[in-house]
Amino acid sequence: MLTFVRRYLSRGIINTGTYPGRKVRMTEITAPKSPVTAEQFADEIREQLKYTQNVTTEQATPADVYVAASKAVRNHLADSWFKTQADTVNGNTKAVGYLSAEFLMGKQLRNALLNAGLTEQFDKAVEALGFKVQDVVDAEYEPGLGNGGLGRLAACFIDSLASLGVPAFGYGIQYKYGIFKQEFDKDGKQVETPDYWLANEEPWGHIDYNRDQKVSFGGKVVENADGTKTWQPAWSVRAVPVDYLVPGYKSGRVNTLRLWSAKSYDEFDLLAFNRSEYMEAVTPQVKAENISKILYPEDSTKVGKELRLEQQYFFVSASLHDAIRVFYPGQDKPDLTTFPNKIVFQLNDTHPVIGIPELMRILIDEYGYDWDTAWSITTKTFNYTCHTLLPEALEVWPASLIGELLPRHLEIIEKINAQFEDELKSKGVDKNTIKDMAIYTGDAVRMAYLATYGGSHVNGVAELHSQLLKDVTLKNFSDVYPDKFTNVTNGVTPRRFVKLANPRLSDLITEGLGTDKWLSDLEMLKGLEPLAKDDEFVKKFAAVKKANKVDFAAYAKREYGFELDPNTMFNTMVKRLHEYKRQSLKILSVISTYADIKSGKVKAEDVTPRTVFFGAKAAPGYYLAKMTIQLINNVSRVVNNDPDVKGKLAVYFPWNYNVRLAQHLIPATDLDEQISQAGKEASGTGNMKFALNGAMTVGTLDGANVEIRERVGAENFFLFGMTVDEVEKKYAEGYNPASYYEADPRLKHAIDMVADGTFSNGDRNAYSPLVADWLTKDWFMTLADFSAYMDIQSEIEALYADELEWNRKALLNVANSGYFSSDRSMEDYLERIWHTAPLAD
Ligand code: 26V
Repeated sequence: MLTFVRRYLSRGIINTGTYPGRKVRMTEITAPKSPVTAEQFADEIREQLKYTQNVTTEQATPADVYVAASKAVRNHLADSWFKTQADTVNGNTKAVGYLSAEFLMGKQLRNALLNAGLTEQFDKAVEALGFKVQDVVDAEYEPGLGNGGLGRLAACFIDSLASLGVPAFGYGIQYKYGIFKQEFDKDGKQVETPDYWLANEEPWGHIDYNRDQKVSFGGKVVENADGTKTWQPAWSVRAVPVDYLVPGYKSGRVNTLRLWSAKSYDEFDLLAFNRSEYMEAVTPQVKAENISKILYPEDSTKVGKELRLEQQYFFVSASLHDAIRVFYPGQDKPDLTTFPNKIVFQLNDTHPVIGIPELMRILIDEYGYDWDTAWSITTKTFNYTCHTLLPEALEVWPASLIGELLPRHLEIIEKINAQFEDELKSKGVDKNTIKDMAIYTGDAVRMAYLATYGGSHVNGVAELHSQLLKDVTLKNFSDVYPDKFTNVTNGVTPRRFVKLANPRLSDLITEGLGTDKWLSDLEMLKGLEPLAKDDEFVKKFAAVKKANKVDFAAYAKREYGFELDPNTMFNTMVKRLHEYKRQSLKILSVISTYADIKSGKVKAEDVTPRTVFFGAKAAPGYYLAKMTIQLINNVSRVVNNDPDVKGKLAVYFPWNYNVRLAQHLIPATDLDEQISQAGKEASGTGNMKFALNGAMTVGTLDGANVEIRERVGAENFFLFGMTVDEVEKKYAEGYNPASYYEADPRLKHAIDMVADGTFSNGDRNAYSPLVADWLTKDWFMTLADFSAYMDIQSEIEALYADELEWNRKALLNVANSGYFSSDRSMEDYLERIWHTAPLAD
C-alpha cells in the first residue's frame, strides 16, 4: 500500500474497502467557516453594497447584489485560503501545479456558496433585500476560458484537489476574450462574436500587481568567456497574476487558480507620443497585451501560430518562476534540487510543454546548475497528459518560429534531442526508429515527444485511449519507456454537475442513501442499486426527471424562445462540433425519421415523440463543421414547421453551448448521444455527466463509454457500431462510403434529401461539399455505422415506452457511475503520477 494511503488510514479517513477503488476519503473536517444567519448575511451584502459598490440597497440592481454577495462569500473563504497557502508552503506535502491553457470554470457564485455553506442564507438574504434569487444569479457572466472537454476537465480537477485537501495551484491565462459567442444568422450559419466577459465588474479574480513576473521574448544568445550562455531578449511583457479562489467542498481548504494577464512595461513610447503619433505610441502596449487577449478556438488546421506559442511560453514561464518564488521566499540562491519535492507539474496536453526547456533554462542560466543536475530536476518535475488520438492535434512547432521567439530554448531543445538520440542508441534502438522518434527534426519540434521524454509519466484519459497511445500514437516511446505510461480515466465534479445542476436528484439520492456524504464519496451511489427494485423509488426518480424537463422547457422559452414539449423524449447531443464526433450521424438519422413519419412509412401511433437537442460550437476555420451546423439548423426549421410531424419530432439547437446551458440541459435529458467513431474520442466527460444525471446513453465502444458501459451494465447502455479493430480493418481494406449509401435505402433517402434542397429552400448546392465528403471520403465512417445506429433506435423506443423500466435502468446508471467522480481521478493521479497526498489538518 502506498505510504500516503497508509498515512491517511492511520488518521481514520481512508475507506478500507467498502467501495473498491476508493482510497482517500475526504476529510470533512470543517464546518463551514463562521456560519452566519440569513439576516447576518443580508447585512454583509448591504455593507458590500454600501462600501464597495457604493450604492444604496434601494439603488442596487441585481448585478450590484451579485457583486456584493460574491465579495461577501469571498470574505468567508479568506481565512481558509490564507491557511491553505501557509500550509502549502510550510507543510511537508508536495503540491500539484496544474498547467493548462484552458480552465472552463463556469459560474462561480453558486459553487462558492455551496462550499462556504452559505446557500440557504444567500437565498433568504437576497429575498429579504427585495430581489429575486434567479435575477441575482443570472447577473453572473460565465467566463468561457476554454474550448470544451479539456478546459472543463481542468476546472473539475482543481475543484476535486481542493475538496480532497491536496495543495494545488491551477496555472493558466486570464484571456480577455474567451471562446467566441455563437449566434446563428437567418440562414442558420454560425456567426462568431467576441466574448468580452470582463465588460462588467468581475468580483472573483484578485489582481495581484505585487507578485508579477517578467517574461521575455526574441533577441539572441551570446556565449560568455566561461562557456555559459546568456540570452539577450529583445522584448518583455509583464505577467500579472489574477487569483481565483478554488474552495474545496467540506475540506476547509481553498486553493488558488492563478491566471496570468499580460501587461506592457512601456505604457507609452513617450518619444512617439510627443511627435503626436498616438497610435505608434501605444504600439508596444498593444503588442504586449495581445498575448492574453484571446483564447484560441481549437482549430481544424494545424497552422503554426506565433501568438499561440507566445501565450504558451508566457503563462508557463510566469508560473514556473512563481512556484520558485512561492516555495523559496526571499532566497537568492535557493537549493532547487529540492524543487521536485515541493511541487509536481502536470502538463495538460502539449500546450504547456515549452515548460520543459524553460525549467532547464531557468536552472542553468538563472541559477547556475549544470546540465545533468538540471535535467534530473526537470524530468522529476513534469508529467504529461495526452487528450487526443488525432495525430493532427499533437502540436508541432516550426523550429524557425521557436528560434525567433525563444532562441535559447531552441538550443536547449536541440541538446535534449541529441541526448535523447544517444540514449536511444545505447538502448539498441535502430536508426530508422530513432529518426521517427526525433523531438527535433531540424525543421520542427514535436511537443508530445518532448513531453514524453522530458517528464516522468505520460497518461491517457480513459483505458482505451491509454492503450491506443501505447499501441499506436506513442508506440515507439512505450516500447523504450514502458514504465512511463499509465492511465487515469477522467472524471467530473459531482458538486457542480449533480448537486448544483440537479438539486431534485440530489435530494432524492440523499433520501435514498439516508445521508449526503455521497457528495464527497461518490462511490456511495452504489447504495442506490437495491432501490432500482423498489417501484415507488423508481417513480420518484421518474418524477424528478419529468420536473427537470418542465424546468428546462421554461428555461428554453425564456432564453431562446423555444416551445418545448416536456412529454416527449429529450434526446441530447452536446459537445464540440467535429467530424469524428459525428453530429452528421445524428442529423442523418433525424432526417430519416422525419422522412418516415412524413411519408406514413411509420404509423403515427408507433412514433415515440422526441425532441432532439444539439449544442456545439465549430472552430471558426472549420468549414465542414460549420456547414454541419447550418444543416442542423435548417433541418430544425423544416421539421419544426411541418404540421405532418408535429408532436412527433422536433429539433432544437440552442446556440452558444456553455457550462451554464450544460447544467440546465443535462439533468433534463432522457437519452444522450456518444456516437464518435471508435478510437477517436479520447474519453468524453459529457458521457459521465449524463450517466450521473440519470440519462441513458446510446454510444459506440469509444473513450470512457467503454468503462461506463462496463460499470452500469451492458443491459443498461445502448451500444452500436464498429469497434476499433473493425474500423482499422475497414481502413486497411479501403473504405468505400458510397457502397453504404447504395445498400441502405434509409441512408440513401436521407442523403438525397440533403442534396435535393429540402433543407435549403430548393438550393441543391447548399450542402454539396458535405454531401461530396460523405459519399467519397467520410473519413470517420458515418455511413458505415448508420444502419446499426438506426437499428438500435427501435430498441431505445421500445424501452422508452415502458416508463418504469426505462427509469429503472436510468437509475442504475446513476447508481453505478460513482467511479466517474473527478475525486477518484485525482486519487489515481496522486497514486500513479504525483505521489503526494492531502495536507495534514
Ligand atoms: C486543440 C487545440 C489546437 C491548437 C489550438 C488550441 C487548441 C485548443 C484545444 C484543442 C483540442 C482540445 C482537446 C480536447 O478538448 N480534448 C478532449 O479532452 C477531454 C478531456 O480529457 C476528453 O474527454 C475528450 O475526449 C477530448 O476530445
